[in-house]
Amino acid sequence: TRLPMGEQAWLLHGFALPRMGDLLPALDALLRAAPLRHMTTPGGLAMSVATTSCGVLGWVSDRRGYRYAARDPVSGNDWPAMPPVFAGLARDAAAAAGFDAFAPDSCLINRYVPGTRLTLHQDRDERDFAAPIVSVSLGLPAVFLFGGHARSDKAVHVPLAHGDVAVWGGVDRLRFHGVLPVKPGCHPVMGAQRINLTFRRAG
Ligand code: MD3
Ligand code: FE
Repeated sequence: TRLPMGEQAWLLHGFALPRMGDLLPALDALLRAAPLRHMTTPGGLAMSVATTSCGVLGWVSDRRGYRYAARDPVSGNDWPAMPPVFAGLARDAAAAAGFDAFAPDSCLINRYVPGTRLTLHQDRDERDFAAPIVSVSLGLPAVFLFGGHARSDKAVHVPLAHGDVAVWGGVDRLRFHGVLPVKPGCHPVMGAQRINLTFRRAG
């Protein structure tokens, strides 16, 4: 089913489920090539969400700030290439939400263990806000907070389950958003974690 969250924001419930057989082995290989790590915020704290990336550009954070970079700062190598099953899923989900020909150059992989949350923020590190953002939820369920254009705007709570795909673009692209603390549990496929894939046109 295709549920509207905003004028140009859609939840595609279970959209990734038919592709799990290819998606999860590709994710495993990526996590071996560029392991998840807790990046440092500009304020000097370790992020509670563990992150890594694939694609031409990866999202990085350190004392100097947030940005996209061509190389993994841990290995010094280019980020792993985006697997075709990732790019195809993002493109097809974007098309199902009305965004044609989405060609992401970056996929951020976020891991939440129980108790981990993501506070309300906007995604403004990308060069071009015309492209949508596609997000794929894996593992433990979570409650996504979909806010407005001011931090103080009331946020709608959207439950996200394994295999759900969400697409945001256009007038909804700069909305504040976040994730409530993930509840303890063990997912039959993914174990005691939630992994989110976020596809962007960053460069
Ligand atoms: C809604 N990640 O990495 S993905 C992030 O579940 C991030 O890991 C969350 O927010 C996660 O920055 C949510 C989805 C997302 C990304 C960008 C958005 C939702 C958005 C931009 C506008 C509105
Ligand atoms: Fe975000």
